[in-house]
Amino acid sequence: QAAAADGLPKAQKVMVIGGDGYCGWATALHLSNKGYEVAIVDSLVRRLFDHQLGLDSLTPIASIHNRIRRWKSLTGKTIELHIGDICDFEFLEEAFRSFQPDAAVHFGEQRSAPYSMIDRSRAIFTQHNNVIGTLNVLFAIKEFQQDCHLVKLGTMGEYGTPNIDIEEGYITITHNGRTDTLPYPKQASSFYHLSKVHDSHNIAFTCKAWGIRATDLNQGVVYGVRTEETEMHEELQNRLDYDAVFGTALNRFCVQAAVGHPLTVYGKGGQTRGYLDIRDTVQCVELAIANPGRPGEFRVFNQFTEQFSVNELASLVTNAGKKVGLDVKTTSVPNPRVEAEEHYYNAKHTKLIELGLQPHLLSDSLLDSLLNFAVKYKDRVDTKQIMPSVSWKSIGSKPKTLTS
Ligand code: NAD
Ligand code: USQ
Repeated sequence: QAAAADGLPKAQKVMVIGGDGYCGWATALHLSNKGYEVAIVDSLVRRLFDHQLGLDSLTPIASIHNRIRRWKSLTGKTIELHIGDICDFEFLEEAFRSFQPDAAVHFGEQRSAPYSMIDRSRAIFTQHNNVIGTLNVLFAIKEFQQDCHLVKLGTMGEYGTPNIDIEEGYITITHNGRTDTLPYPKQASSFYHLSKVHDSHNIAFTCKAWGIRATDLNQGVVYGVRTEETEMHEELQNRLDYDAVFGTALNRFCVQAAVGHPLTVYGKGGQTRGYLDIRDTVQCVELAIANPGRPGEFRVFNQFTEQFSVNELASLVTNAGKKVGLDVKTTSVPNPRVEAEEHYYNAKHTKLIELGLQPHLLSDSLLDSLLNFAVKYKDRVDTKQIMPSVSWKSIGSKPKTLTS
């Protein structure tokens, strides 16, 4: 390992777990472009969810094999590929032993809250896949690659919406005259978001017990599709989900505006979250890798750049739509989730800025380009996938097939 200016070892080899997904693909290319040696580990289960639920990305996406071949032919850079499930420890062991990563970026989880609330089996799958997968990564680091820095994708949703400011991972509390710095309280609101809480606890424990060094990136909702690398060729194009199971708020609203569907504000629309551009996701991960913590340290960074309520997003998209000639309407949809619809929200997010993050804030030009992008592919939109069909209250043990 080469030493960085501050004396810490500089990561050279990065394993990107979940590197065929939305954030992972963009990150794998970005790191490869920056000179890191990259290996993608992915089970391709995300593509299977699409088949099982009858969904598809707005953008056509090439197979992972063709993606990697195209990257090599354009840039001369090789990305190693390991197809398999990280819940299978023998597979993961082989990937770790052969690649010997200096850093492992872990995106490889079932990441949809609605998916985890479809039925019992999807709830169990989500928590098993995410919690056991992460435990396996922790064991693999302990057994085969002790110095490997774990960069784990967490979520801002771990904190829920408390009526006080949200800190970055820890809060200092004085209780009965004594003071301590403790993990910030977690109040997740789906079986998916809860799986991230369980991961955080397991990671924190293994940092203490085994001296693992880890960074939990509590990421907000990601929007956008293009990065410097994915726009180099059609075969490098990223996925863009707009359906009610995997699509996230701002991406969905842009696609809805493009096809003339009213924007689906759930409930009162005061739900406020942290958001970031996918170009900042790749930047944040690179910053976390380039500035690893100490062995035994469990760092937590809140990874988002701006806060918006759902109503604010709807009004931003409505105004941007006008400029590109779209007449955008909004509809209030009965909220399929159980969540606060009007609440206080003020979350700290300074640690990544201190490391050098230069945010791409949500601007008119980004909204214009995302809208134009959605218009370009609007013939691929299946409007039946737009309205929500998963209800937090009616989840049951009976297996459910979504048909609308
Ligand atoms: P995604 O579903 O597009 O990608 C996840 C990838 O992981 C997929 O390619 C999938 O096949 C793979 N995967 C899942 N389980 C696996 C397993 N057991 N073994 C191997 N591979 C497996 O999701 P994304 O949007 O890219 O999110 C990536 C990570 O970032 C997730 O952990 C998610 O919780 C987190 N995150 C995402 C967002 C967002 O808005 N997209 C926001 C905050 C946090
Ligand atoms: N919402 C609407 N209308 C829609 C879609 C969503 O009003 O059509 C509302 C939801 O009710 C929620 C908010 O928008 O209050 C955000 O929902 P979302 O679907 O955009 O995001 P969420 O379910 O929170 O999950 C996404 C990713 C997940 C990640 C999380 C970050 O899918 O992987 O962990 O964002 S965070 O929200 O900060 O926890």
